[in-house]
Amino acid sequence: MVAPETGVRASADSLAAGVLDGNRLLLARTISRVENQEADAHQILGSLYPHTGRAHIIGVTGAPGTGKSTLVTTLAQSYRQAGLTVAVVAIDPTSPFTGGALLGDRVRMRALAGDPGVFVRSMATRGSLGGLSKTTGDVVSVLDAAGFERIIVETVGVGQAEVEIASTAHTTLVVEAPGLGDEVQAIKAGILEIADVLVINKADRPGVDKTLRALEMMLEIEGGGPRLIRHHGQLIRVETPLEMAEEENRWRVIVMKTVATEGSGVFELRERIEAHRTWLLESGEMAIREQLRIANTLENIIRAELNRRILATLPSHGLTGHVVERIRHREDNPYSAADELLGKI
Ligand SMILES: Nc1nc2c(ncn2[C@@H]2O[C@H](COP(=O)(O)OP(=O)(O)OP(=O)(O)O)[C@@H](O)[C@H]2O)c(=O)[nH]1
Ligand SMILES: [Mg+2]
Repeated sequence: MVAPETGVRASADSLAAGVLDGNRLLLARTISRVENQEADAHQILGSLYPHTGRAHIIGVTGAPGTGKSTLVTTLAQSYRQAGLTVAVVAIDPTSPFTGGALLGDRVRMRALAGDPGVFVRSMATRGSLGGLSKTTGDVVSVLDAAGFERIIVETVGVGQAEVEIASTAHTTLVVEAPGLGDEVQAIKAGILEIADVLVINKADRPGVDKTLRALEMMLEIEGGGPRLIRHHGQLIRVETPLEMAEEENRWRVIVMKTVATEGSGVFELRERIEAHRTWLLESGEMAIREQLRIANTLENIIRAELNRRILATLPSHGLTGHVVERIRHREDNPYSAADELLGKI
């Protein structure tokens, strides 16, 4: 979604300065420019980068309709009561255009409107999951540089890309709800491994104890062993200094119950997130996660840049069109044609 730009186009420098200055209009424009991957996006991001690294990034993921947006709104309000500034990034996988659920999120998050200590942004995925995690990371960096102390990223945990986004957070919440079928949703989607905190929202609904037991059983099976995270589609073991430490020094994933619509359990959830943050910092795990995040960022940038460069050097559409026609007539095949096109670079 492009914010209407009025007047002269702001320069990269003035946008970056505006972001650092707390100018909300320029912040919104900067995010649009980054989101649309415009030519000067990297210049802006580069000059903002020295000001990043202060925010605590909270990923919120879970099956559709578990109440993530409602919970994020209530959690943000709770952070405001604690005197911290909050930015929310809601990623909408369903809407390739600016409508539908995106508007729903807007309405839900209206409770946060008018507070200068809160910034809410919705992003459409535009069907390009490949670039999504880079763009999301970039938007989070802009918000970090803008000085927001907590950044909450909501994604629907159904696909690999969404899981990957959540796993680049410092603290990841996986949200479940009772009565969404017999199986616990997270198990099906394979996102339990990335949880630092498990939340059963809609705890006012029947079946909450059943869900609680199922999750606690899963956690027992996992046995609080070494933490696994998803990295490029593979589960990798995070080597931590804590592996040699005593059992009680490990982070324990616990299941918490919330009723987001009423706000109950949200204060405790906030405390748990903050406890996780403290643990990350004191255990040395924060540095490890930061390393992973940075490595991920680097790789994403390189991938996107390679993509862009290669596509730019490919023959013009007309020629590609000719190749496509040849393939359609079975005079060529896509495999050797791709080889040949790449060979021209
Ligand atoms: N009973 C009950 N309803 C809730 C609770 N939290 C959210 N809801 C309702 O559940 C519905 C879905 O909430 P959302 O916050 O949009 O859920 P979501 O997980 O963000 O949904 P998607 O983004 O579409 O995946 C809304 O009608 C909410 O009002 C809760 O704690 N209890
Ligand atoms: Mg939502």
